Amino acid sequence: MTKDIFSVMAMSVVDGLPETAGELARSALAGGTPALEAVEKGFLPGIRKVGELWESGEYFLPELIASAEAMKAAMSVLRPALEKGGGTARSAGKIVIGTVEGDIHDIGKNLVAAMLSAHGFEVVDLGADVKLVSFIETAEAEKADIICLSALLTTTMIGQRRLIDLLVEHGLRHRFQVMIGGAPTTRAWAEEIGADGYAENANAAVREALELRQKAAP
Ligand code: B12
Repeated sequence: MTKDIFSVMAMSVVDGLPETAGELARSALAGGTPALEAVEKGFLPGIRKVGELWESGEYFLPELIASAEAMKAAMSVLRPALEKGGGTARSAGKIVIGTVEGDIHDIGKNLVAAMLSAHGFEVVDLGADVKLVSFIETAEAEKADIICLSALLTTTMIGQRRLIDLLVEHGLRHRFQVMIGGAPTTRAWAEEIGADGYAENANAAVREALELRQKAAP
């Protein structure tokens, strides 16, 4: 596969074209390109570029969502091949994510989930308005590494604190790292409630999650 095709893959993500991205992924596999090569040389540089455009203020929410969808479309084609590929694409870690109970905002959470998944995390997305106990039950059942909690309302931020308290009460605090986010939250809030990580956007969430996994590595 030529360098040009990889650039076209990257551009399909930068331009937010899910159908094109899916097609390119399918034809790469059909043409014998290893899935990992398609991800690392094609689609990942695309989503990294999108992160830069978002952080520099050139991309706004609609572009970000379209790009995340394109990345998701490519990854859904490539993931089975990556998983079959003899462990070449090692999972970066397992994440259970959701918006806390009482809160139906899910756009930011979906973006964070898509970006984490695009960067090699296995993501179990519980959706929005998720009961705190469901986060814990799922994290235990899935043997997750990180629980990610989104809250967009000042009234539901408190759910993030409660979840950490629940983990402590059940003697499970050491089992999971907890990362929080959502517009009203801050790093100071994360520190106050004893969360392990915080990020203000989806791109920073990927960096923070990778750092958390590194810190936890033996
Ligand atoms: C869209 C929206 C809605 C939509 C939600 C649609 C959906 N499916 O999500 C609808 C119309 C349904 C809605 C409803 C309500 N909303 Co509303 N909504 C918004 C709005 C305009 C945008 C939110 C959004 O999607 N932002 C874009 C995303 C990309 O940003 P984000 O969510 O912040 O996510 C980013 C980061 O925060 C971070 N992040 C997010 N989650 C996580 C998680 C982790 C682990 C990490 C690391 C990072 C992270 O990364 C994301 C990507 O960069 C905000 C205004 C605002 N400025 O935030 C109000 C806002 C959040 N809503 C508000 C309110 C009050 C409500 C309602 C209560 C209104 C009402 N009276 O019914 C209801 C809530 C009902 C409920 N029980 O939840 C208030 C909250 C005020 C407050 N301080 O509590 C806001 C701030 C508007 C305002 N200025 O008054 N809302």
